[in-house]
Parts: sequence; structure tokens; C-alpha cells
Amino acid sequence: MQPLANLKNNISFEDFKAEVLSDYKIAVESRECSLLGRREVLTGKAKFGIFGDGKEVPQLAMAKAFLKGDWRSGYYRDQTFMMAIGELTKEQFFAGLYANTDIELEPMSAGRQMGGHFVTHSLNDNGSWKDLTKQYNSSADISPTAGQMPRLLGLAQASKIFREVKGINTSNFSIHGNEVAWGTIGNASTSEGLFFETINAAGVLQVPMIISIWDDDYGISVHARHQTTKENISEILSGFQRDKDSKGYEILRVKGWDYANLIETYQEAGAIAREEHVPVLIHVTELTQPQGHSTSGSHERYKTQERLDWETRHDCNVKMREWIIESGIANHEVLTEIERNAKREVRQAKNNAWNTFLKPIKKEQQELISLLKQLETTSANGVFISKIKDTLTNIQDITRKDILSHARKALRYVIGEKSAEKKQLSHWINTVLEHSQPLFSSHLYSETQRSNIRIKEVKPTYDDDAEQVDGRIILRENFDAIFNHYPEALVFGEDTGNIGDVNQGLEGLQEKYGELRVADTGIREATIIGQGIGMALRGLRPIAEIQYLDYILYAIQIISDDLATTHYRTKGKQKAPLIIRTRGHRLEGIWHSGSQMGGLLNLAKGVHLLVPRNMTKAAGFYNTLLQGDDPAIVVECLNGYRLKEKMPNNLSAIKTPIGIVETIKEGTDITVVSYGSTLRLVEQAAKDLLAMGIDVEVIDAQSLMPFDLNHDIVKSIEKTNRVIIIDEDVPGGASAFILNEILNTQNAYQYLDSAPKTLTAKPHRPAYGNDGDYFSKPSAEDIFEAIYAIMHEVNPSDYPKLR
Ligand SMILES: Cc1ncc(C[n+]2csc(CCOP(=O)(O)OP(=O)(O)O)c2C)c(N)n1
Ligand SMILES: [Mg+2]
Repeated sequence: MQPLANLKNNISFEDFKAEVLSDYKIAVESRECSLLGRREVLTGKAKFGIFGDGKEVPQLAMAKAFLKGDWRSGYYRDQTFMMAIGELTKEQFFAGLYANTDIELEPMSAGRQMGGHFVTHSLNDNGSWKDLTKQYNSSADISPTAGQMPRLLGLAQASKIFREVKGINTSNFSIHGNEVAWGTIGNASTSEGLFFETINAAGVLQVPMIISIWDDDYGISVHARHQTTKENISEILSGFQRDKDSKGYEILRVKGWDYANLIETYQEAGAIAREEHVPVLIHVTELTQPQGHSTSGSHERYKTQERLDWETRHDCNVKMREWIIESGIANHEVLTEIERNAKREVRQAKNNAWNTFLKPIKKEQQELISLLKQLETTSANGVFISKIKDTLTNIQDITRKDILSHARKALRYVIGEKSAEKKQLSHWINTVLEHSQPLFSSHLYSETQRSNIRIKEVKPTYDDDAEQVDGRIILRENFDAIFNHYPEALVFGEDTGNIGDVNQGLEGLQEKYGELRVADTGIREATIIGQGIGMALRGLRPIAEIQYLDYILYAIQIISDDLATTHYRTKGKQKAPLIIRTRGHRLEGIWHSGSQMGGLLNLAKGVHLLVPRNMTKAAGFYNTLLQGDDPAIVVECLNGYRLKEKMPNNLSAIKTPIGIVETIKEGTDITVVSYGSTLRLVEQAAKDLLAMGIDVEVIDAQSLMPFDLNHDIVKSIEKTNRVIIIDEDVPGGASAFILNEILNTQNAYQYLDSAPKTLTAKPHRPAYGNDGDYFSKPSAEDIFEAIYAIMHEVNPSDYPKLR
């Protein structure tokens, strides 16, 4: 190994020694956490463990090059890095393992994520930003391998935007775009498409992104020969290396146990990315996994003895220790002392974390025991209650589940009794549930004043002689106003820039606002969303465009796993108010007529899903969203861009409310709920039905998630006593969701005189052409007949059978 070049210039040898020993201390403490952590799982105190052992030393080097304002987007091996930047204490490490629900004690997710998933807090309790330039930042990890990559791209791109776009208020977010986004990924996870998509996109965009590949030759049990061509990721990526003629990457290679070289490599990488805004890839090889992949198996099952022996010799902490002694920085005794202290301190931290974790739960245990003590004396079933009390008392490592489960079962024994003690128990259960449920279920959406649903409606107003324009003109004028008003807003996607999107809702805006703010991207939906997530995490207001709703499937994983969970998994400590703009519903054929609302409703809880029936409504949604904190998908009607709409005289001020339905035709006979393009057919059918004496009330859902927060639909059903839901999703899709909301949430069953119905598309993808559409999706005739059939059933003499 090489001697260490000065860690920093003009540092004394004593300071240098102290820094190395302080690093060594972090490395061995981190290792000790991994070792003890595994034991905590095997003894049953924690549920699952995945640790950073064998990857400590490169993370020390990365931490030294990581500056305040920088961002990390990494994965579950990075505990040592988090400890080295001071964002993870030993207590917090164990609090995460035990799933402590107190965000102060378990700042990584308040127990919502398994240990090894790291985060820093970007937000104050009221949802406002902290000064991110003055702190180290880590975006919240997710478990799906390579899922950290798309977001990493956006985190890096934000620096470019902050550096190059004029007029943005960067305070809290950036200092001249000097911030680097640091990614980490395991060698095997580089097999994922998301890795390659991100690598290519970052090379194109030339953003300050440094991706470290922690290479231990394995992905769980699967060796590199099954993962990576030539078993060497940096070699196969070498075509990305920049040279004097073309832009690209700087690619660096270093051994993961070589402390001195690691530090130099990371300093070099940091300087290149920070100053030149060039992406860097660091392939860190010869890493190990001393305890195997996770607590769910042992690596002796799949590694040869030879490999295991090699890993013992090349353990990065062992190698660092050897180097310290060889370099004369410290002797064996000094290091042994550090190791002994580490063992003691980690054990202490573990005990502290366990006791603080158990304290509030034990308090509830005690409360319940004393309630049961009282109950057993007054109840006729005292023996049974006494038994429950005894088992409860004997549980040492108690959980909330144990407590509530015992309490709720005890209550069943006094079901027919009337006593103050029974009342007390029942009240206690309600209180505990009320207090405990939010620990696990809060913060799916913003809970602050900046929640989307708190943004007040502003209706469009019109001049008497308002011009009739194509819908796309309304969008374009509104986007113009948005980019003019919000310097931090930007839009990007396929064909979004130069031609101003395929339907020209952004026509001419690139010329006006520049190529960075109205930007073309490659065809790569997942990383378009990743760009949006990363930039939103850093205070920008990105609008990510997915060209057609059908292609959102390429990005659904990242929307579902990352975007939809950001606020929830950080318990409101990070937000990504990304707006996803897309267009869908009826047009042509299997891949341009998508209306897979049910899929999105199921997979993207945590993201608002908005389905405006026209472009004025859509414009109003964009204006609302830019004032709120929740991410959203806006599905514009593909066949609405050339339809005429009246131009409002207050366009930039209008706001469509979120979670509020609109009654677009009043009627008395039946409530019809629909949304999007289908509404035009419903309106036509309603006219035809009126001519036959059937007066339909038409409600535009317009916001599927959240849905009808004021419960206006049930009020309509109270009047009409009948309901049909009509959409162009498959059977059991969004219509089933809406029906569930109406029946389960709004209790509409009590007002229904006819069976509630749905009318949907066929269960296959829509066929091409006019006839394909007619036979695949509900037509005006289908709608007419479905509604008529309900009325026929009610009153066959007035409405005789049609066919
Ligand atoms: C999309 C996805 N597939 C599978 C898994 C299960 N899984 C978790 S870690 C892992 C192996 C990752 O290996 P590598 O990227 O080399 O990282 P290492 O654990 O070796 O550091 C797998 C298959 C997952 N989390 N996500
Ligand atoms: Mg690996």
C-alpha cells in the first residue's frame, strides 16, 4: 500500500495521525454495530438486519470528500458513511434496527423502513425548508436495487440548474451549483436497467454526479460471472470515458481496502464533479462481506473456502489496521485499545437504544396490567381476564401488538357486562389505537398548510366576447405564465423542448425560457421521473413529462417505490413535490389510448392523480400544484388539444381544487360519475336521455386521488337514489375504486333504490381505429343504453325494453 499523501495540505503529522485514528475508530465502531446488530436479529429482538460490514473504509474516504450542501443517494451498505458525516449515531443505528417509531430517536424513518435505509431531514416540522447548503444531505434510501439511481440523476442535475439558470432564489438550496450528488450501488445491482439508463443520461446531461460501485463480486449468492459481462463493470463502461474530443465520464478504479488511495481517488473525483460538472464513476473493487448478505442466510452456503479465506485477508478494516502499523501511525496496543473501546461503546449504545425503545411500550403494558387487575375483580369472567393479565405480565420484550392484542381479547370476555372497569378498558384501547395508528400511517401526504388540498379554488372568469381557442393554446399560455412567475419551475421530457411537446402545449416556450428550463430528454421514462424527484428534493419545481400515459409503465416502479413513498417513509422530513404531466385516454390503439387509472390508483398511493376533462381544468390543476407540496400526476385528454375552449380572462390565476368533484349537469333520476374524455360522451348521452324523459345528474370526478373529499356524490345519490360510474379503464379498475369510495367511505348504500353499476372498457387493450375504439371503450350508445336499462328496471312502462 502507498503512504498517505497529506489528507489536507499543511496539516501537522500529529493532526494527520489523529485523523487517521479517528477514521479507524469509526470503521471499527461501525463493524461492531454490524456484528452486534446481527446478533440482535438472531436473538429475536430485531426483525431483519442488513449491514455495512466489509464496506467501511471506502465510505470513510467518500465522507471526507463530501461537503455540506452535497447529496447522497445510496443503498443499505452505507452506515459507515453516515456515521462519518455525523448523521448516524450508534444509538440511532440500533433504534432503526428495533424500529423505534419516535423520529427523534430513529431519524432515518421513525421505524417505517428496515435498518440500513438512511436519510437526513430537509424540512422543519411546518414543512418549510431547512438551509440545505449548511448541512449534509442524504435522500431517503429505498430497497429495490438500483432504485436510487434515477433520483441521483435529478439531485445532480439540480446543481447544474442552480449554476446555469438565472433568477432562481437559491438560498437554502445551493451555492453556485457547487453541490455534488454522490451515489452508491452494489456491483450486482448495476445489472438493472435503471443503472444503465441513469449512467447514459448523466453522461448526456453532464451533471456533477459521482457514482461509487461497492464491488464485492456477489449479489447475495450470485457471482459476478452471472451478473456482469467480463465480470467488470468499469471495463465495460470504459466507452463512457471522456477524452479531449468528447464529453463523457471520468472513470476511476481503486481497491476498497486501500485507505490511502481511496482518499486520493475521492478527492480527485470530488474536484472534477464539483468544478467541471462532469460525472465520475468510481469502481471500488476487492470488497468483502464478512457476515454474508443479510441476516436471512449465511454466505458459507455459496462461497468457497478459498473465497472465504481471501475475504478474511482482504477485509478492509484488517488492511487499514495493517497499514496504520506499517506507516508508523500507531502500534498494535493503541489500535487494540480503540477496538476494545468500540466494543464497549457499541454495547452500551445498543442497550440504551433498546431501553429507550421499550420505555413507552412498557408504560402501556403497565397501564393495561392495572386496568386488567381492576377488571378481573369485577367481571364474571375474572379467571380468563386474570390469565390474560398473567401472560401479558410475563412478556419481557413486549411489542405494541402484544399489548393491543391482549387488551382487545380481554374486552371480548366482558362483552355483555356493564361496569366502569369495562368502560375504562374500552376507552383505553380507543385512546391507544388513536395514538398508535398515526405512528405507522401518518404523512402519506403533506399535513401542513402546504398540502395540495388546502389550496383554494379560483374559478375561471370570462369576457362576454371571450375567444374560442384550441385547448393547447390555453395550456401554452398558462405554462408561459408559470415559467414567468416561477423561476424555479422547469419542464422536460421527450419532444418537450424544441417543438414544445407533441401537442404543442409548450410551443415557443424553449426559445423564451431556454434549453435548461424547457428541455428535450432522451427516451427514458424512469430517469425523467428520477430527474424530477431529485430536483424536487432540492427545492426546484420540476414538471416531468411522460409523453403518453401508456408509457408511464416504464416509470411506474420509480413513481411507486420512490416518489409515492418519499413523504411517508421520511415521516414528512423530505418532500418531492414533483408534477408529472402526461396525456392519455382515447386516441388510437393499444399503446396510445391508455387509461390505466386503476393501476395508478393502486400503485401510486402518496401521489395525487388528477384527470381534468379539458385544458382549462388542467391549467388550473398546474397552478394549484405549484402552490402545494404533494406530488401529482395530471392526465390531460389526448383528444382535447384541438377542441375549442373559451379563453378565461384570469388564466394564470385560476386554480382547480384537488379532491373536489364538479356537478356539470344537474338532474333528478340518476347520478352518473365519470371523468376525462369519457365525460364528453356522457354529456351527449345525457342530452339524448333527456329527450326520452330521463334526467341525469352528471358529476365530473376530476380528482381520483384524493377523491371527493366533501362527499358530494352521496349527496347527489341521496336525491337520485341511483348511481352509475362510467370510465374507459378496464373492468375493476378506477370504476371499482370509485364505487368503493361511494359505498364504503360515503355509505351511499342507504340511499340506493337500484343496484349500483359500472360501465367500463373491455378487459383488453383498446383496438386501433374508429371501430376499434367503438368496440373497446364505452360509446355514447353504450352509455345511453346502460343508463336506460337501469331506468327500465325501475319503471318498465315508462321506459319499455329497448332491445
Ligand atoms: C429490484 C430488486 N430485486 C431484488 C432484490 C433483493 N436483493 C436485495 S439485495 C440484492 C443483491 C444486491 O447485490 P449488490 O448490488 O452487489 O449489493 P451488495 O449487497 O452485494 O452490497 C438482491 C437481489 C431487491 N432488493 N430489489
Ligand atoms: Mg455485491
